[in-house]
Amino acid sequence: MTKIRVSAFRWVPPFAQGLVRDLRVRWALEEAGLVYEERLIGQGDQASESYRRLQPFGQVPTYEEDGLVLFESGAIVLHIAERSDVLMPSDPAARARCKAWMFAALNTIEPPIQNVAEIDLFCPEEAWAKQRRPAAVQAVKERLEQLSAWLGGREYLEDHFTAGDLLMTTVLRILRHTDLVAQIPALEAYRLRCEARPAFQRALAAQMAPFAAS
Ligand SMILES: N[C@@H](CCC(=O)N[C@@H](CS)C(=O)NCC(=O)O)C(=O)O
Repeated sequence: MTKIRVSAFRWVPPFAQGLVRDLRVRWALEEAGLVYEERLIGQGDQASESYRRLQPFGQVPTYEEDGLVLFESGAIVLHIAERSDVLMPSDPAARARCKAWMFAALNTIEPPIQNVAEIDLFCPEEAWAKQRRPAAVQAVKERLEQLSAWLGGREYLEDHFTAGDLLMTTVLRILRHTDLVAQIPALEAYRLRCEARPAFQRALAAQMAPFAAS
């Protein structure tokens, strides 16, 4: 039987707990019904030669399966989704749409959100950050409004839940220290709908477990 192993941090500070990007991979594996084990690492391991062979930048997550080593959470989720009807429909056009949403989550929505998170979590008191924040928040608001307009009355980005919704939800979660998502009720309801999935709940619990133990 194939053995899948996903790297994750043994411990991170509370502001990052529940946000670390192995969550995306754990969630995808749970949705796909694939069993995995963890490769828990500490900060000291990130720069080791052996870990850099798995992840050139020393980040989590990594994914190992039968000699295949992958890095980048989006690429890993795509790899898992391609073999799961839950995460990616079988119709070729619908698969292409699903991939478009995966890229949109990581390439259009995540960068402005990450900007705000980095200002708020890492340098809130810096003068440059105070100057930069209003425009950074405005950029996020515009994207969130556009995303909400697309959703309209629908439950998911396309007809059914896909890996696009999975990635989008993990991206929206990065704003949890703000009320930017909650200010848009349809978007907040979408996030909560996706997070209510049992697979998400299992993935989150699995990420949190080592933190409690450390
Ligand atoms: N684009 C990468 C980003 C991975 C990433 O930023 N991982 C963070 C944890 S969420 C990390 O390992 N940070 C430590 C570092 O960059 O040194 C992915 O999606 O896998």
